[in-house]
Amino acid sequence: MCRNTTTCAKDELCTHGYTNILGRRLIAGVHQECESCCSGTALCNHDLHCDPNTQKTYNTTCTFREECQRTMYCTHGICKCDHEDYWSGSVCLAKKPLNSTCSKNGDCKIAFRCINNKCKCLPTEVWDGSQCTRRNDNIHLISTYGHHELSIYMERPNTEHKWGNYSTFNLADEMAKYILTVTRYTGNTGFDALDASSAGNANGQAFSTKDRDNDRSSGTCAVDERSGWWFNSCEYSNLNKPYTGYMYWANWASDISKSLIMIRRT
Ligand SMILES: [Ca+2]
Repeated sequence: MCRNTTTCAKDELCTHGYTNILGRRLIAGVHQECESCCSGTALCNHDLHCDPNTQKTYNTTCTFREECQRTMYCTHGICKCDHEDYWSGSVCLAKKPLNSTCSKNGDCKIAFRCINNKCKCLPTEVWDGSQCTRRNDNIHLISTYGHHELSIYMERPNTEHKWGNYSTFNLADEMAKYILTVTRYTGNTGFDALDASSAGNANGQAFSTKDRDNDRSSGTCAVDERSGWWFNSCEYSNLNKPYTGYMYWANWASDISKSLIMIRRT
């Protein structure tokens, strides 16, 4: 904000003298008049529309965006911030990234909650670099409460689809690095990719991520395959690959575009 007795930049917000008439500088310089979009008593809003009323504050009813103070929008009849922003108390600011200080959930980017005044994932989730994803703990807790079986549905872009079923499914806890246990494959994939008893076998393997190399390869399978999985050295199956890379089930398809991994208590 500058006044017309000081040097003002072009397009800078200014007042006309020491009144509350707002405008923008047409040109830079000293003693330049503000652009006169209003009469002597009205206020200019941020689009330089003239309105006899003071622009409205946060959470005030509105009809048009121009009625709301700068940085806000008129959303469902209320002056609000854009969904990518939060209200700081005076202006709308961009929602905060991971580990920023916050006072409420709405201060943080969509993926996060405000926990102990920090923008974080829920305790049952981990940040994978682009989103909060559920920890394997939940799957461990479910799978160890009684006996569970596993059913996997997979589909290729041409809609060809197959099933792989296992009569036992269990996931160990974090201390045991979420070791996968499956037994007795049935299905129509033509190959038991989870329990193939060789180098790509997932059964009995710990879960690996890009920062936790628990595989049996000299390299880091999770980095090479851009996903977390029960890697051996490295894989006969992978239903966690990025969508653009497609998912994989050995001896059947490496272009699986859809999968459902389901467990149920038996
Ligand atoms: Ca390794």
